[in-house]
Amino acid sequence: MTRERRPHSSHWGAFEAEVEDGALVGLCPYAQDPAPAVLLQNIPDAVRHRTRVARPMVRAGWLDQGPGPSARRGAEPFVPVSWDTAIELLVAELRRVRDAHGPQAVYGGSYGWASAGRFHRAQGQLARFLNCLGGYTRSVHTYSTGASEVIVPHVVGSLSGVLSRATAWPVIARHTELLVCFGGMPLKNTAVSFGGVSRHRVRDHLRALAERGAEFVLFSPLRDDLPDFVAARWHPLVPGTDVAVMLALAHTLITEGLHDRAFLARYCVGFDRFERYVLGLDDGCPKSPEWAAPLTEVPADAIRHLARRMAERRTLITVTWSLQRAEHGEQVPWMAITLAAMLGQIGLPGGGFGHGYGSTAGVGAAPLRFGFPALPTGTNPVQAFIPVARIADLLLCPGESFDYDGQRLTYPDIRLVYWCGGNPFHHHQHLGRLRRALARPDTIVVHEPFWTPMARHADIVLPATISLERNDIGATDNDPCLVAMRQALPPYAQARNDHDILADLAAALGVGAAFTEGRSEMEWLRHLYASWRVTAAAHGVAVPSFETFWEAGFLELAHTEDDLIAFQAFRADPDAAPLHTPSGRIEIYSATIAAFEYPSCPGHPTWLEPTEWLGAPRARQFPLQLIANNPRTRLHSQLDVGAYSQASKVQGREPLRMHPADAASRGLADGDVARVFNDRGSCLAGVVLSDAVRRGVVQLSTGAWYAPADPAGPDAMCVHGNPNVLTRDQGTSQLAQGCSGQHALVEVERWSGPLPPITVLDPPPIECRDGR
Ligand code: PGD
Repeated sequence: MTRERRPHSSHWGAFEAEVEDGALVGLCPYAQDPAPAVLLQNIPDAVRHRTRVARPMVRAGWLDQGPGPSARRGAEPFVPVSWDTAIELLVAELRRVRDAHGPQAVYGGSYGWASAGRFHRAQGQLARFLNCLGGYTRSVHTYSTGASEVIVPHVVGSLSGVLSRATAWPVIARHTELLVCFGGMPLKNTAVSFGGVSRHRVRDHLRALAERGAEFVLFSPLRDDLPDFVAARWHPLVPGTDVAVMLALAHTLITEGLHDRAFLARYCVGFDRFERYVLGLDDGCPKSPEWAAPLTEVPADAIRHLARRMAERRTLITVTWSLQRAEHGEQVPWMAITLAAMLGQIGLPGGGFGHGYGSTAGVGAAPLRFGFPALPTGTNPVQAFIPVARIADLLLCPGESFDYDGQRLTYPDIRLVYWCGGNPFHHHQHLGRLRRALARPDTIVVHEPFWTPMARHADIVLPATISLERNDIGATDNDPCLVAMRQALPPYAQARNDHDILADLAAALGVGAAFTEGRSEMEWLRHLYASWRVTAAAHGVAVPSFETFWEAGFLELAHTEDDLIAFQAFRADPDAAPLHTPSGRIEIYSATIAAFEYPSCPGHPTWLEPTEWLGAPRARQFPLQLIANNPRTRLHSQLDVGAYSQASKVQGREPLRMHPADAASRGLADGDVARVFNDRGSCLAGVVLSDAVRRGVVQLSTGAWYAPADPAGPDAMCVHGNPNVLTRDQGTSQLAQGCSGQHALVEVERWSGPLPPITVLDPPPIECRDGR
């Protein structure tokens, strides 16, 4: 028996897999990581879990009746077929759709995080394959930062300038005196970043700041959105009212003459119009602390006092990504930037604003001076696209038009949906509506390692390997380590790499050479590494040969920008380093956006009442505000079957945190199972009492695999606790059309019926037929 360690990486960090005779026997976090993610504990049980997809499968109805719309998706058994049959069926269907309806009838937007690794990234592989075939309808933006991806470039020229080039943590740790954190900086999120980090450092940075005596102010309905050790002043505001608090802070700055007029004049445009709005000169409604207090439940005196302190100290205003994942989410980063501009500290060490410190490990991690290799995806000649969170509208409303960032777009008629590396039953809202939408196309194809709800709603399911079953290169731009992700395990059952599946399809469709360029997996890795080595050399950095890197496992690079100060060059000379906005300045008022005339996104930051908040008329019927945030025990829905995720469940259901007083008034006790419901759907969840949750709020994280009590009923109760049965499928605004899934109004009641089994932790019904 030989025990061996294989270097590897995941979205939640670098590690070494301990393998013995082809089996995973242990995991060792990367030795340099000061705070390895506990999420690693989900891996061992999951790798050979019974929910792995063992063979290619075809939905019985699709196999018998052929392609066509079907409300039976998710409710029918699957028939195992050989790889040859699966490829043959899929080649014929791809040909039929392309010839009869054109390439734009294929939706390949295929959103999702898939796995770490630069080459095997599932969406990149799929995009390359579909581009070889003539293109596809794509998606733009992400579920993470959909609103910000559109609004922030209008205001400061680019979002990557804010996220990838945020002021580095060491600068904040040295200089910031006051951190005003809207949404906090939840440590649970800093376990994760797209591509994975080799060192989880946010906890230590926050500790250093607290030890230096920096002051923290937290605006959030959840107290633990900042760790206890920073001793933050907690303002448990009404969810969704952050913009109202910020406007009232702005009002105090203006009325007390504390705003930096020189900065606003030199570096910004449009402050005069915004000032009229804040003072209520046109609408007769000054956005004063007294105006904000009843909306936000933050006392007027506290707002006024904070505004004065912000003007006195080196202040960093931070907003989490979750705050823009809500109706009118665009207003939050826009208003935060405006407030920071009023303080005049943008471009100074430790001052200004940040967006996503605490949303991922990557923000504030010092970037490398040059990027990493990635698989080229080719060119997509099809023009049609959707903002990613409009997937259900796309399928339900072909031919209808909609607003997006100053354009009027039309939904194409989609016949085939191809998904690799994502789980819309995790990431999308109003799952009953999504199920109706997924009944519309002729064919749904999914590559998945696991029987996720999306795989269960497909017609053709192709078993994909997990990253431990293949070779890859792990890296992310804000991290100094390149990881040789060496295959540690043989593929599970008949699982294959996405690349190999697509290479077979490409060959059968006559584009094999274009797709593979004649390279094997290892040849691709060598090729990508070689091209990156050239880039590194151009930056004066010598990196070892591929063989040396591959053998060593971890390649440490010292070339990071630990001293990065966001917007420093712009501050030094806004004429020499203008922003990529129409004015070259920070656009507090955007003439471009104003010209769109969108009621849901006017020309400057504005308080707009959301539909789903405690002040809405709906709250009389559904009086609790659900926070459907990202989970603590897994990444999204990934490895929900893993030990760490499963250990957090209550009677097998996803935990629902609520204030003891809200529970008591409903006759609920810790450990009970409750039904969470509104007029869109319902789910079962396990009650966890906590005074870290403000009254009137319940928190149910995303990621429990959707498990309908009745697989044939689109609106069936989810017995496992997926909050997206309750959330609203509505874009953030006409501007960005981003995901607004963070909030929903709900009611909660005791579940006293028999507990339904959670069938989603087993494979779906499988019907073996001979000769396939
Ligand atoms: P994951 O669970 O990561 O969720 O949504 P996303 O779809 O990314 O799904 C990834 C899937 O890829 C998993 O099923 C995994 O098994 C599969 N997979 C992993 N590796 C591979 C591979 O190599 N090949 C193939 N073929 N498959 C693979 C995340 C999205 O959800 C995001 S980013 C955010 S921030 C949103 N957050 C919220 C929220 O805050 N609130 C609500 N209500 N909803 C949200 N949805 C969003």
